[in-house]
Amino acid sequence: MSAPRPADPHPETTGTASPALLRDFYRTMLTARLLDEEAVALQRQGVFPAYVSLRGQEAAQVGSAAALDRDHDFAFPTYREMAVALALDVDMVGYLASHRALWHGGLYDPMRSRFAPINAVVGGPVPHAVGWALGERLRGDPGCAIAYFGDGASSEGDVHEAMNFAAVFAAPVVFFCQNNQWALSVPNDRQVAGGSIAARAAGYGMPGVTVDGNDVVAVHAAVREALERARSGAGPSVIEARTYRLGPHSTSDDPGRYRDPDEERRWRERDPIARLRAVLERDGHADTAFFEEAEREAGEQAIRIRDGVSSAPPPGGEEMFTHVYREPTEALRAQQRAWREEAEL
Ligand SMILES: Cc1ncc(C[n+]2csc(CCOP(=O)(O)OP(=O)(O)O)c2C)c(N)n1
Ligand SMILES: [Mg+2]
Repeated sequence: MSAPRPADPHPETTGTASPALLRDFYRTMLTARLLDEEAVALQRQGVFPAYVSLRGQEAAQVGSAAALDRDHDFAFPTYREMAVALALDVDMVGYLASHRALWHGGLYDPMRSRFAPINAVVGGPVPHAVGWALGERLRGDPGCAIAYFGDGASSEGDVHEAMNFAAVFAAPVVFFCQNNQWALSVPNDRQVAGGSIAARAAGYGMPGVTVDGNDVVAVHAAVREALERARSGAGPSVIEARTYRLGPHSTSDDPGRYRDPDEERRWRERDPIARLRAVLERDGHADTAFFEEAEREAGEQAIRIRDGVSSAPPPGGEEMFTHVYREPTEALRAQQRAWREEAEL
């Protein structure tokens, strides 16, 4: 496995970031890419029932996560935010354990990592983020929430209600849409009336911007600005990061049935990792030794996590009854007793 090299690197980036930050972005994005490949392989080997690849969205995810204040802010992910988890230093064996269906919502600690449980309900993380953000504001705490959602999710009622509510109460939230052009097999033009998710922000009286989602520097700058605004009490904003889902929707999907391979090829040429590499090389911020070392480290980390998740012991079956409700109901206790009796037979 090696880092992608583009036919046409599109090396321009908007905004500036320090060379050290650019190199950090590169390392994290590359690790996410290689770990993603390992995860797809684990599904093919039958270790994961299913997996949802983020290939192509590394810049949008790493750039947005890196803008968060890790002590105070909180990320509310969908099912496709593995690179956000990685950038926030989530325990990645615990994160991927959810794809092995070992436990509900992941075996990592959301409070420590400031990364909420994986949410497979389309649009679901968005009202959660608003509720959490409003709680911060009512307590007088400085945290901001970032709500991850897709172009498909943008047509869910939950997302509109959450945006309106957040704007009315000036909740410190960044609505971060990764417009990867597809909602499973449904393209943008069958999903997003008017063609712009950012433009919807105006209807809720908040700023909305579109950024090149394959430009990690542009994404980072846009999210940082939206977080500053939210933290200052000026309320929420919408960022639409235009990117592309390079792979299938999930390991169960075959995009060859519904999209043009030429479209995929055009986006592969704008690969965010290759593009960042071109910037680093152009500006003399990294040499061959750096890229070799980054690749070696990323590969080793991906393999360590892969081996960790494949050999993780399943938690005790009884844990399926915990955390369903804060206080378990009598019915749930009865089910737990019945399960224990059967398991002990
Ligand atoms: C409420 C709800 N409706 C439908 C689904 C089935 N579903 C899973 S993913 C998906 C498409 C989502 O597309 P998008 O929001 O663009 O996110 P992406 O998968 O592209 O990251 C759908 C319809 C679901 N999980 N939840
Ligand atoms: Mg999508």
